[in-house]
This record gives sequence, C-alpha cells and structure tokens, in this order.
Amino acid sequence: MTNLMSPQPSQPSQPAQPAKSNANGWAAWLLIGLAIAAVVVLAVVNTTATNKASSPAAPVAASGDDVVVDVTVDGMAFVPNSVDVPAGSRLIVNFTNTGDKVHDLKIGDNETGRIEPGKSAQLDAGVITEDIKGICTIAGHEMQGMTFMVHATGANSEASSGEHNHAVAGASNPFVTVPSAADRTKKRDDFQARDAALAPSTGTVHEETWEMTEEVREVAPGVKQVQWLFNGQAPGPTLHGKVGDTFKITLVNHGTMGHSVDFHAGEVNPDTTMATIEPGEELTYEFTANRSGIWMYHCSTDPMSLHIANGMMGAVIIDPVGDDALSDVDGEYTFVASDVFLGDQAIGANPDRVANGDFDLMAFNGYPNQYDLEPLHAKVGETVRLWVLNVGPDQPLSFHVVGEQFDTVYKEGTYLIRDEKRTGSQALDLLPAQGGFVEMTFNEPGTYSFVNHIMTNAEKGQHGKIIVTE
Ligand SMILES: [Cu+2]
Repeated sequence: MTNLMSPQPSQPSQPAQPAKSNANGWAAWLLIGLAIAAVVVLAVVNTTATNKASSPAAPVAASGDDVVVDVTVDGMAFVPNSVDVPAGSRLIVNFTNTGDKVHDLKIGDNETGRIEPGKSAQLDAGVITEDIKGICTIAGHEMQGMTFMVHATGANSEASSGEHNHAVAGASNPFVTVPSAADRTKKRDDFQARDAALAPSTGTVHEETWEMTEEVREVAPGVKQVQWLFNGQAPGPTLHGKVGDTFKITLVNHGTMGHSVDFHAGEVNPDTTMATIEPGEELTYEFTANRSGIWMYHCSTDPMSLHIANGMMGAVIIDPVGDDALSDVDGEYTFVASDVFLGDQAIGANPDRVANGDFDLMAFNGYPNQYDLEPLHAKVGETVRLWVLNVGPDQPLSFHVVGEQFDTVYKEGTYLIRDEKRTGSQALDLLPAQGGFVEMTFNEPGTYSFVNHIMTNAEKGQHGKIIVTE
C-alpha cells in the first residue's frame, strides 16, 4: 500500500489556489479506487496461495520431526557437504571443526559463530521448507568450497538450485558445475597426474606420427567433456631435441573437422606447412630447430582460441649446444600453463565462453591442481630446472615457487640472471606463447608450492606442490 499512496510528494510545496481542493478531491477518489483494486488483487493472490496449499507440493508445515546430522571439516570443505531433510523437519547440525583453521557454519539466518579447530557447536537450522545453502562466512572460504547444501525432500523446490556433490564456487557456467578448490584438491585413488618430468633428448631426427582426434576426457574432477587432441593428449606430446635437430611430424586427422599445427620451434612457410587438413587427410610438417628455447605449438585452424582451449597445444624444448649447453641438474620438468574452459560434455569448451575469454579454471599440463593431488619430489641440496610455457589462449602467467628464489632465469632467448649467488628472481612472467625456465636449489625440507602468482588464477587451479625431503 505504501507504493500506492506515494504519488503525491509535491503537495506540501504547492501554492494554495482554488483548483487545488478539486484536484485533491479527485486524487482522494483515485486513491480510494486504487486501494479497492489493491484489496481485490491481494484477495486473488491469497486465493491462489490457498489453492496451491491444497496441492501436495508446498508450502510445507512443520512436521515436528528433527533431523540431526554430524558435520566435520576436511581442508576447505564440509563433510558431508550436503544433507537431505524431509520438508517440514527441523535440522539440527552437530558441527565439529576438524580442520586446522577457524570456521563457522551459517544456514539461512542461523549460525554457529566462529569455531576454533577441535571445538564443536550445535546449530539449530530451524524448520526446513525449501532447499537452502549453508556456508562458512569467513572471507574466501565459501569461494574455496565451504558450502553445505540442505535439500528439502518432498518440497516443491524446483526453483532452487544446488548440486549434491559439487560445491558451487561462485561460478556461473550454465553448462556445468565448476568444481571448487575443495573438490579439486580432494584426495582420490583413481587419479594419475601427467608426468611432468622432461624425457631426455635422443637422436638428431625426430620422426613421429600424431593422430588428431576428438574424444571425451576428464578435464577436472567430476567434469568430462570433448577435447581435441594431438596424439590423445592435452597438451600434446612434449618434443625434446637440440639445436640443429630435424623434426618430421606427420599429422593424421581422425576428427570431424579441419585441424592443423603451427610449431613455433621452426621457421616454415605458413601457407603450405600450417595448412588445415580435413578429416581423413594427413600432412607431414618438417622443420629444423635452429634456435634453442621452449616453443609453443598449437592447432592454427580458426578460431584458434577454441582449438587451443580444447587442448590442441603443446611444447617443443630445444636444448642449446656447445658453449651454451645447459648445466646438469637433478631434476628437469615441464609445465604448460593453460586456461580451462568448460562446456557441454558433447561439445567441449563452450565456444561463446572461449570467444569472450570467460575461462572457468586454470591448469598446469592440462588439469587443474593435478600436482596438488600428486606432488613432485626432490631432496635437500638438489637443483631443479622447471621449463614453463604459457599457451593461454588468453591469461598471463607469473610463475613463482613459494619459499624459493630462482638463481637462474631464462626467458624468450636470453638469461635474465644466471647462477647468481647474491641476487635472484621471484617470478617468471610469461604472456601466451612465451616460455623459459627457472632453476633453484632446495636448502630445507618442506612443501614448496609452485603457482601462478596472479593469485586468482592460482586459486582456479594453477597451483601444485614439490615435496622436498632430507
Ligand atoms: Cu584444431
């Protein structure tokens, strides 16, 4: 009614004049008319609501039953992270913070308050009549996966959303529930990370045949979608040679669309060598590696962003020779950094989202957080060389290792620093299609994270671990 009464704000400032009383009288009758109309409308709404109540769906009356659930914490997730409650029942949560940080649990308007690690609290979440989301209210914790979905069973809850198994991490991809950081770092037995170790270079002529296929693959925990692949892998195979070597890569297109390849490691005529080949066709791409470094390759069929986003990219590492040869190290690894776009399982990366640069997750070697699930290992005193290539298609990379300083950094054909004792580097910055390597020596045991120091991209999955032991 407040809104109906409001269209006369200027009256007090109106000058007195004969017409005013007539106008006021007219306005008063208008308001009475509107008020009557409003009462009629409200009555209709009430009738509708009453009619709805007589159907089995909703609203829900309190049943007097209690549902009691024990909830704990694992990392940045509630365990369990959802509960089914018969609509009309009261939900009681016995919350124990088994994590190592302070957390709370808020469901609707009811909350536990801050709970220290090891402490417990009971939360009366009230009578559950519809699906409702619980969260940890501490800044950033919901985003990292601390959500708790309460599903009202038997209620008319079609309008509410929420997945049983995957926390929604503030993501808004309409095609898929984007796995949260908690989902992505949850221990699992069925996962094998891509081996990041750089295989040694052998021979001077590198001859390979790569099948190009389009296949459904797991691209993140709980998410499978079509990927476009060089030889069944995304990224494609890492090629490793040395200056002067020849590469002969025969591509066979077993896909449903045209594909191609562009090896940045060689200098060739793009018109012919990088030509798109149609399904069933093949092409041999030959180049000589005249210059050292880590070089991107990718499908160069338009839209390239989409072909790259679907997995058609990879690295060629060319070692320098002679006086420029690299020193021996204890471990040598390759990380290809990429943006991850999700979409319909049967289609793959959503083309509109790729066109808009609307990425969902970030990855090293094609799979978000895979080296959190299966860390690399090193010993105290060992020196490692990490080759890093950013294939984008869009996002920049600021490669950093938490707890370490690089004494050697090589980027795009030149050493920024080399074997330094008194100075060092903290991050290697790489735009898409740029690469290099960093070297460091571990002085103490510990868990050293390697990250994109563009922190929100680390939090989207460009994060892994190196465990250093004595
Ligand atoms: Cu392609």
